[in-house]
Amino acid sequence: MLLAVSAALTLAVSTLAFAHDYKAGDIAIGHPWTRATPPNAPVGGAYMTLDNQGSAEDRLLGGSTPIAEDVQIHEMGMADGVMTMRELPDGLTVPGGEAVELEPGGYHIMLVGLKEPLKEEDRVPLTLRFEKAGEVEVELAVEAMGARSGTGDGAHDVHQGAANGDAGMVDRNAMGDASAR
Ligand SMILES: [Cu+2]
Repeated sequence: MLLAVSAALTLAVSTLAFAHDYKAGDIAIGHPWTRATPPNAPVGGAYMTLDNQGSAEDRLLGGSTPIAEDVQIHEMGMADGVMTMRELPDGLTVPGGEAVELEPGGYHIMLVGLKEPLKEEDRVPLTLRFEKAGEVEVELAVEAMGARSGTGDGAHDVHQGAANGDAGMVDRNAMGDASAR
């Protein structure tokens, strides 16, 4: 009985540990996360939910982090049957009263020029800059290589991730994963 209670407690604590949220003005930032990278990976992706709880449109303009040279906002999509990734030079619009999901295979923040590999279970700082809400520093929870979501349930889905066409990032992750074994 005592064992069951402590197991439940541990589960509750670890659930809390990955459900982290931030607020910048009217923008609620839900569970920012990223993926572990193999050594010398040039880029990493950052994902989160941006929930605009105000009525006015806002815009994610960019950001900065001590762990990478540059922070870019990207969109991934299909063009002529090929998965492509492009930078959104004007940032990402978050309409009033709506939530925008940044996730693998869709909108994401690209950490360009990683200065060191991202290690699973680390937290890395990222400052986000919004047009109206201003700047806010969040911590990215580093999930396993190839994770599909920030909840940790995709920890071993490297191949599924690659199959979903998350471009070179997952391919590099998968390669690094294999050579690390
Ligand atoms: Cu990208």
